Amino acid sequence: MKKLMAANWKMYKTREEAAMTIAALMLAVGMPPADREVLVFPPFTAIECVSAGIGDADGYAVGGQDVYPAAEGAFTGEISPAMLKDAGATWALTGHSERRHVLGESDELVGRKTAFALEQGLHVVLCIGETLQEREAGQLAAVLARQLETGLAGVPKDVAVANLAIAYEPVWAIGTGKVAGPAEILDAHATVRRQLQQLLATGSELRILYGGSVKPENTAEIISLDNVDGVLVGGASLQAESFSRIVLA
Ligand code: G2H
Repeated sequence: MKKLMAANWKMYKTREEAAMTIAALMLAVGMPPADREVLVFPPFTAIECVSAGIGDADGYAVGGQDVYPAAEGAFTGEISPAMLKDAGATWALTGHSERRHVLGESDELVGRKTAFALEQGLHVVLCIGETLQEREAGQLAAVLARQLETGLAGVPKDVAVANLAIAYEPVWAIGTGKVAGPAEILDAHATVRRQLQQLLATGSELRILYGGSVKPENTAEIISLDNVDGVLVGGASLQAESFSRIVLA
């Protein structure tokens, strides 16, 4: 599988800013290297213009930063898989730590979102990760196991490898400038791999991305580690100049 180089723009960028960034990124990267795939998660309002900017260029895709597990209905503020697809998205992010910790999403809701989005034909990046408190209490493996078991509860055991990726993002490394060290990343990704193998028939092959203060300077080392099949980048993905260096690292 290609390495998945994903940008999470969070709540940044108007449509105009998004259109300028995707154009600059594509100019800087050109066709992504054969072993890389570029994925951009803009805010919902900019999905359509990012999708238009990508056009039919190979190696680029766009996704929604969240998705609700219902086809339609009285769910104020939410967005359905069909709406994301209508705007040009082919991917959705579920369970990002900001959804879990700022907006109070449960493992169970994240699991319903993941299963429904896949069922409706979107590809999904499911995010998991421990807080500093959980890590210090020796609960890393238990937290990841709980988030994976519940997050993947409704996912077919033979889910296609191209359709699902897991992003391991230690909460203490997100937007803080603190990057998990190589040993910590290796250990957590090996744990995720073992747990995925227990949960899914395709668990040996699913891509596991690392996220949390990824920058151009640390990407090459991170993606060379065992069981690291890409990155999910927040702050350093907002500028085409730095994200292009990450994609090409
Ligand atoms: C983690 C990451 C992107 P950042 O949230 O998902 O953000 O790279 O800013 O730590």
